[in-house]
Amino acid sequence: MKIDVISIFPEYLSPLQLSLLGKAQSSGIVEITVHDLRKHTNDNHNTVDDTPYGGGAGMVMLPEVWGRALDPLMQPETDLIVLTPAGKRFNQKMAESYSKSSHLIFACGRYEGIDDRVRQHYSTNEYQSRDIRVHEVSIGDYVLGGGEVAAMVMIEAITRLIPGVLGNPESLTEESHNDEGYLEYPNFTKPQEWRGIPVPEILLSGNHREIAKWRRQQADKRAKDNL
Ligand code: 6GU
Repeated sequence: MKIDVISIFPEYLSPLQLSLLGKAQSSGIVEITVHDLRKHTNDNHNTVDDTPYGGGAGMVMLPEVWGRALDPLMQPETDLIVLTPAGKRFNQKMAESYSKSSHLIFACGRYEGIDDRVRQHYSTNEYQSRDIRVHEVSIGDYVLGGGEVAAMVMIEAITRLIPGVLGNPESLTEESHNDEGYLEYPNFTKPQEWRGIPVPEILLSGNHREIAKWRRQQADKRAKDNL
């Protein structure tokens, strides 16, 4: 999978080189390139934004600059992900779907956003017929200063689903058998008693049917408590 990230703070994305993702890149499973949006400006001040038409607070990112950054990155199959708090809420199903894409572009805007014509332009039939799809995505109901951290959250969730990226593929198999896509029961390891708190007896029983039943109950209880 090829991943391009465009940002005015490219250094902000340096954690992508660490840990499992760093290894996935060395082994060639994933290739991540971070691009500096300001390289695509053409004025002395490297301007990337301007005041909104119609008035109001904040600044809006310039469509020409984004167009120049995006055009050369388009491939025969590209999912362009525009990060915005107004987008569709990211979830595990979306992570699974994006993990099957050959090319992702993450467009990190500041929170006031990118001129909407960028989304409109790359959503036209011309691009759709070239298998270029635009998605506006948010990672949750709160406002961040920019899309960079949201892009890192999505890249971590997506890439760990690519075969060969995760150290322990068994946890993926177990996740996919869980219909919510993730594990919600409480976990315990050694020692058998810690600060007076014992590990639940059932987990020491060796009765796998009863253990599975107990874990389902615990997960249901947690899911209810989190509502
Ligand atoms: Cl994708 N961007 C910003 N700026 N804030 C967010 C977000 C994205 N998702 C949740 N909050």
